[in-house]
Amino acid sequence: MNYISIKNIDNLSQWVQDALKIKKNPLKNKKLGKNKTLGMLFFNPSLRTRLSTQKAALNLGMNVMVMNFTNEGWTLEFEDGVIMNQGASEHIKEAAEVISQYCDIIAIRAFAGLIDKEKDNAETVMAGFLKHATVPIVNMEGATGHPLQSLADAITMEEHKTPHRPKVVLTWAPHPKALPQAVANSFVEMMQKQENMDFVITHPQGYELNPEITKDSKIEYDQDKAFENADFIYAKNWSNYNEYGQITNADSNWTVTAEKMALTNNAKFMHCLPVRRNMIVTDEVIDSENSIVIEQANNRTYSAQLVLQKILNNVK
Ligand code: SN0
Repeated sequence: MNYISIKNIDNLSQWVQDALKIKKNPLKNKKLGKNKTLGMLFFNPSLRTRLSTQKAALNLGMNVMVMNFTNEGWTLEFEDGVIMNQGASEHIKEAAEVISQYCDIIAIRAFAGLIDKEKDNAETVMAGFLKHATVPIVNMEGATGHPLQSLADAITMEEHKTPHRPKVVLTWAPHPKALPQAVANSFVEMMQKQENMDFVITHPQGYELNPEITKDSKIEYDQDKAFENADFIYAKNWSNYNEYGQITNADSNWTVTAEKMALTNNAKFMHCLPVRRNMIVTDEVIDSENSIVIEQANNRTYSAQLVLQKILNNVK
């Protein structure tokens, strides 16, 4: 079993209930991972993913090894059949198989490069490991998805669920750097599995996500209208998918402010973090009682622990 995408979740509400059970008693399965090793490979920076996934593994009694490819590992070649006379020192064929000798599960972070859309959509790094590793793979944010985050988001929404059918809004907000679409993509896929929630995506014209992912999810270009009666506001920046990887809008009118939140049904504010304060969201909103960003981050542990637990139960 691998955990690569929200598509790997066969029954979202069951997974959320199972994760909430883990949260009540995180050390219950302390023996499950004994003498098993999780290898965590980072091709990009991380705070929450690194610590929460490591914490989850420790709660299961696993050993953990962390490797940063940003400045410590050999640069890897992912293309088959090339003459390796350029910068890359080692081919994924050897690297993935070698790492598999030391690990029972491999978790990988490899962001979108945001230059070559086709290459990003092909998930070169994740696909290379899936092909050449001989152990299960966990996605810690690939080029097109961040399924551990969205599972944590589902857990957090369940904890704050309203008595009525909630309205959930994913809103784009401005950011000084070009960011991947991964978090937004997985959030959309997760929301499409929610049977008892209404879902609206709001972003400037031209900022449409991959239509193969958003499918028939509702898009409302008027942010104020989208916010009306919302119970959850999930803010996230992503760079332009059509004009791939470009920043074509930096309109501060899209920042989530107290005035915008006043249009909602006393909505909870959500963000995956790290967040640019007073770009994505004002201090006033993120520091308010309605902000549940810290609980989202806390739930990253239980989302990762559920996934690791499922894999460990599967490999035994
Ligand atoms: C990443 C992203 O995919 O948007 C990771 C989010 C979990 N975010 C960033 O790279 C933010 C970088 C910054 O400088 O704000």
